[in-house]
Amino acid sequence: MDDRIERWNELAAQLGIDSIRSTTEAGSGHPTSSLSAAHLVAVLFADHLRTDLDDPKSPANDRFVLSKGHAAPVLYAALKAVGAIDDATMLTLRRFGSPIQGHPAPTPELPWVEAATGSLGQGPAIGLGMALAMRIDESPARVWVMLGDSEAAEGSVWEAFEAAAYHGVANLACVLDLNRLGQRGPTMHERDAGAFVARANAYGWHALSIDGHDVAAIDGAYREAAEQDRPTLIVANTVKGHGVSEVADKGGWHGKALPADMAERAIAELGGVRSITITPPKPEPWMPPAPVAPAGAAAPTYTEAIATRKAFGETLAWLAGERSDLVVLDGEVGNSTHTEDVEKVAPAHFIQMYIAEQAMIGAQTGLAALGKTVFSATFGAFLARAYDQIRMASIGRADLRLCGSHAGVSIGEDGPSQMALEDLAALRAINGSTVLYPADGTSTVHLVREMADQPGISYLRTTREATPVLYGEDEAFPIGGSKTVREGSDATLVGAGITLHESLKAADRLAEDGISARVIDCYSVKPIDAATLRVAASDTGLVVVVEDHRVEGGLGDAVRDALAGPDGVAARIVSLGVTEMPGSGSPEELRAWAGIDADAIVAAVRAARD
Ligand SMILES: Cc1ncc(C[n+]2csc(CCOP(=O)(O)OP(=O)(O)O)c2C)c(N)n1
Repeated sequence: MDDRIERWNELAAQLGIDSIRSTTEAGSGHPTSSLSAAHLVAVLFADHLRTDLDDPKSPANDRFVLSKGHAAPVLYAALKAVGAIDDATMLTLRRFGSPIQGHPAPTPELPWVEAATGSLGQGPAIGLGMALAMRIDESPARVWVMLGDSEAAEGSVWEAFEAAAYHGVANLACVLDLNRLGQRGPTMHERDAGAFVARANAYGWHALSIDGHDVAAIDGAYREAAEQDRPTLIVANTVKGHGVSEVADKGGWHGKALPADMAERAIAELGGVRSITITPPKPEPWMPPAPVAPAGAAAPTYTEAIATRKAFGETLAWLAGERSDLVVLDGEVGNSTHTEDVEKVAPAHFIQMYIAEQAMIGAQTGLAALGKTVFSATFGAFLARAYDQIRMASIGRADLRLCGSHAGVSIGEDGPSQMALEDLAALRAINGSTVLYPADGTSTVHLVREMADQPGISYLRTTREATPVLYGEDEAFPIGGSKTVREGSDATLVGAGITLHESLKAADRLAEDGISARVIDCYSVKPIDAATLRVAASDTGLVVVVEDHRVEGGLGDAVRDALAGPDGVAARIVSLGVTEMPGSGSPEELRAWAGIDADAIVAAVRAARD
């Protein structure tokens, strides 16, 4: 035991020293946040994180999520100690082009990092998703998440704690680095470890507090966590800047690299540069279950009017029989989004996350990191609750399939708190995202199938009310495409979802006046079918875009972007969308009020032609 204690302490000193070296070299970063966690990380990587170094993505590996992502230097130091990166690479911390970024982000060069962190409070939900993925596959692997104490003020931490206890994931442990200090000063609870133990217990976790610099105590706590039948919180009492007397437990040193002379003294105090290498324990030999053969059932087809939200649920229920990697998450609105259709026929593919959207998207990110094809759904408006998780997932190159139901004023009587009116803008703004908006049951089936294989963040916007079927089952709906549902030469009407149906009604009325309107179904809002839109704009000279969404950043702006630029087309563009604050009413009343119904479209075309 004495040998091991010395080895762990030596390794912890190295992790602290390397964190100082890399941050001082970079001229910025978080050495003091790394030093408080050095013993915790040393014992974990040396003896508890079961990892096959030759196969970083092995499903048998344990996973580590550094929720307090700003302590990235200590993670990179640990990756150096296990031989995953070399010293020179570690010293490129924060340099332009280096995979060793200021906060952890998965890159092809860094397969050991599987989720982006740094926006605090997100690690526990990501860890929960990983733990759920392991449980689905009956894997013996475990997940370890490291949290900061100031970070633990985030509500998303406690959403995840409650969900983890509810789902009974015994393979999840969080280590809370209780170093008393946050960014600008002391935390709310300072040294009160009991506050965190009590609240973890209240959520149904096993919890204990230890001296976070006592390696034997850390080892004991990690063993204890592995033996529980529930998730475990280890509250580790630590010192920010531990081992460096000039900064230890002092305010004013968060996120500051030590100047070269201080770094030299600090490294000497910690016992000098060393190059210990460690081999983490190997995971138990284990293979994931072979994929279940697809049922080979036919996808749903529609001839009668159906709400796209219902077609979404039915398509997922079918997909569950075809893909054993499918997982569907619900934010306790499954009877509205229709994910309940999956729960009914394929409960093993369904996870209820209750009204905790941040936990839902975080867990989705963790499930996706472990190879699951994951859809999550709630009202489009409520995805805004988890916008930061979606943003972070895009940094982490995660494949998230999102569905937002109850689009626009067309939801009617429930009023504006339930209406998704900013979702297209928000999801379009995500790097590399795909934004889809089907108008009928058939296109919904096709687009959900496309989404299942689409990398990155994809979003499907569905409609509450039933809409007539426009397309035959054999039509294709490639992402980036559109459908010209009516030919015409005097004006182009561009709609998507519910407004496509209003556009078709408007085209009928315009035809009575001798005005020939082309109608385009822009079911792929991003990427948008710029080529078709440009031809239509140049053929007709007038483009009226109509959307059940705020005018800012939605379909109208997407069409404008497509028509602008060096290959732009000169045409008159009119955007019809929601510009004021709606209230309650019937869908028809509200569309008329917003100026996005057939009457408004007809009036807009006439006015533009006068
Ligand atoms: C959501 C969010 N808010 C604010 C920040 C800025 N920030 C970075 S580190 C930090 C303090 C974190 O303190 P703590 O969790 O105690 O970690 P420590 O560095 O003390 O280990 C803050 C406020 C952030 N990264 N994310």
